[in-house]
Amino acid sequence: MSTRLFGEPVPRREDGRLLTGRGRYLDDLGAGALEVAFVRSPHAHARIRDIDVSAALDVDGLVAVYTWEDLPERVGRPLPLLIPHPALTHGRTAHPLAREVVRHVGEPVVMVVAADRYLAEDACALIEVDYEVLEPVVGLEEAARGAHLVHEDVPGNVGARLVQEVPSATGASAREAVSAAPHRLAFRLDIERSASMPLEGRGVYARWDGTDLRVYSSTQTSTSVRMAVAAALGVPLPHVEVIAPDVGGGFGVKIVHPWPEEILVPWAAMLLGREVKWTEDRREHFVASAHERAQVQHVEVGFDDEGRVLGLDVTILHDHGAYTPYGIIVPIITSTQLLGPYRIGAYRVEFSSIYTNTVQVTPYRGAGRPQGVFCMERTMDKIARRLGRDRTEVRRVNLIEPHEFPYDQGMTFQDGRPLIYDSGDYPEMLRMVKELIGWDGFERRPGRGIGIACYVEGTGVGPYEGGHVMVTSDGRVHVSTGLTSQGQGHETVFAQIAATELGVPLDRVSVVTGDTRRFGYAVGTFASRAAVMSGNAIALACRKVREKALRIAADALEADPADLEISDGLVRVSGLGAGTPSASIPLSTVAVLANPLRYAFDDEAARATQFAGATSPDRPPVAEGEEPGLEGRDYYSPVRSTFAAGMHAAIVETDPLTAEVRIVRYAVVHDCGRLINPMIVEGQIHGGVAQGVGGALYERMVYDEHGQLVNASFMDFLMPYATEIPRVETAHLETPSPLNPLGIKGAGEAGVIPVSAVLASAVEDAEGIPIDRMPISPSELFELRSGHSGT
Ligand code: MCN
Repeated sequence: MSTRLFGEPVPRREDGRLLTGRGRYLDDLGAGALEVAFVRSPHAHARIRDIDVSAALDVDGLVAVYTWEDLPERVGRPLPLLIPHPALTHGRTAHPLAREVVRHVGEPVVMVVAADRYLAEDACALIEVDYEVLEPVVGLEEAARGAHLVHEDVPGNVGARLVQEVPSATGASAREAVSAAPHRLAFRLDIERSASMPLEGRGVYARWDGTDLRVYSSTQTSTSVRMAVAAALGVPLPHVEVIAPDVGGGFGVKIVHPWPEEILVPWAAMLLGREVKWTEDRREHFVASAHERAQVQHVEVGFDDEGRVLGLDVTILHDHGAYTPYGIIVPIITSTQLLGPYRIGAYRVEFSSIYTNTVQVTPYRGAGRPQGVFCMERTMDKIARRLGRDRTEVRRVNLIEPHEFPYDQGMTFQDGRPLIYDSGDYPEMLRMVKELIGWDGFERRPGRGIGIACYVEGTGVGPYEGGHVMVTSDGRVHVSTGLTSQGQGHETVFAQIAATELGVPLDRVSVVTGDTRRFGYAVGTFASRAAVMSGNAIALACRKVREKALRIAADALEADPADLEISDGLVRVSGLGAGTPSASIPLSTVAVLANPLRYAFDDEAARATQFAGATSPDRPPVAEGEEPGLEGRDYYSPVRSTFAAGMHAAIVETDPLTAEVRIVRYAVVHDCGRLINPMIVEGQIHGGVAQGVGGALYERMVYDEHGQLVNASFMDFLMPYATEIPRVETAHLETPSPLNPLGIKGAGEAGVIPVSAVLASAVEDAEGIPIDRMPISPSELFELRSGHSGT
């Protein structure tokens, strides 16, 4: 096919619009709408005694003030627990507005609607909430001791406890395997909180015309928001539309659905009969959205003289914050994907999910995997150090070999299905990354170190995603899928897939995502699933359309469909030049022929009448079993996730005086199966690495003993600038997934996952000091140096 665009580094077609200020984000919409501000709890833990709104009512331009008591039952009930799990014995979610008790600073208590945001904020300032301050539960281990409770009815603050155990081939438990091993190590790892921090915060804008409710939300899951809004507000689903406009990043935080604001803003719009809008500010994003990462891990490992892991026993304390809207998906991902690309003798993992009076925890890019990789890769480095062996050699002896796929790690995922790696070539990846970074020739010296980290990533999770494809009589191809885009480049890659499948030029294809008017059934963009899920669904829908186009064209050309091909927007008889009479027909004409309601609207329709075979009077206008039009819809639903993998290596230099870490080189070898667009995948990896560098060296959420987030601004929460991010050298390995028609695996989170582990590995190498925590800031490295020289 000359229109083969799958696999090409096509520049992102959305960038021109987004980079020149022509994107339409949530706050660009709804000029003139009423605006909302919230009174949020200033306390980490308190009982609400009384709320006095009387002074606020005098503010000019105030429209309404609502507390929990003003909400109807179905609006005010606790938000749904989205992913229940049997081990989550004490799942708790918040009410949209606090009812009686607040459990973290930032929890919404009162909603104010006014003519504009300034007036709404003025009114908020006049509202008096009388709180009885309760003892806050801050700090993971403190919380696990259970002296004070976040939820009165959750003993020990333990929301969930789960143990998974995979015995060795000889039936030994992990603990037995560790005790019987020739070498053993035990250590503790600490991982701090960070957060998604998209450039654009959350936001909702709603309008109601008495019958239909239209909601715009800066969301990663417009179809789920639609279902939640319809259910909470009692509006029939066909009368609710949810549209994600341009979304300025999500990185996980915008998958939560519904956010309280996504219910409250449309509810107010319906009640007031006015357009209503709320745009999150940065402080709200810090204190009232979601965080991730915080875990304490205790590791015991037993290994042989070569460094083969015979037994691994990991106990994890996971900080869940105040609520569990996403169940225990994060610690489940940590515990089930921790083993990475390795064949481990016996494994036991136990986690406890602990409530604290801090912002709730929901998945953030990588979702539990950076913590798991930190654990496994620190373990590999420590084994190498103990045995005096090269770190890559220890990894090599543990790697799963290509002939062992499909490889069952013996773990069970959230949905109860086994976790099976579908394909990969890990030894080749190791060879490639070593070569790319120059591992063997590396000259180590004090203050200069090299590090490595490996990971696998379950991607393309179900249950389904769909695609709709329509060819119109101008030959244009209109593709829609229900999941949303936050900057991943879907407009480009989905067009590449459709153009390749249908044999049309790329500029003939347009793509719409995240608009329930165009596609109603979808799951959402998270867990690196869009390429696998919607990519395959769109390809399947295109194949349906292609088959139909060939049938119609065959009729018109009096040829056998098997002898036809489509390229450059023309259906032609294979082997005959397009110039041969009756040898080809434009796809646009096929689209005209596909609809018996044929008027000569345009030249194409007029030309279509020359195909006598397709218009003969003794033929039924619509062939039996056919639908009118050249369009098709299909869904893709995988049996299980497909496993992408990667290996990163880095060279760092540490400053002898300031203890600052400088990344000198950063190399990535990545395998996401067949690449749709290598340039976009590299962009995803570069962005992920940048985000990972933040988590490895700079970012943390600092809560004081009162549960106040003391660095809740970009002045104080340290994110890396471009100056801290190295050039990322990338190489791809393509082992297609056998699980889906296009052979794709996901790529959207890969960059971020191993960065803390690889930088810890390199800093440890440079300094000769164990690095057992992330992030590792200059002050911490400085302290570690002092502690190390003193012992
Ligand atoms: N891709 C490809 N070939 C493959 C795999 C992927 O060309 N074999 C392309 C895809 O077509 C898509 C991109 O790479 O354009 C990422 O694909 P995928 O791995 O399917 O990830 P999703 O599209 O599902 O995006 C979600 C993922 C996640 S989970 C987070 S978090 C994240 C990320 O994407 N958030 C992002 N990348 C982000 N990028 C931006 N700019 N903003 C975010 O909020």
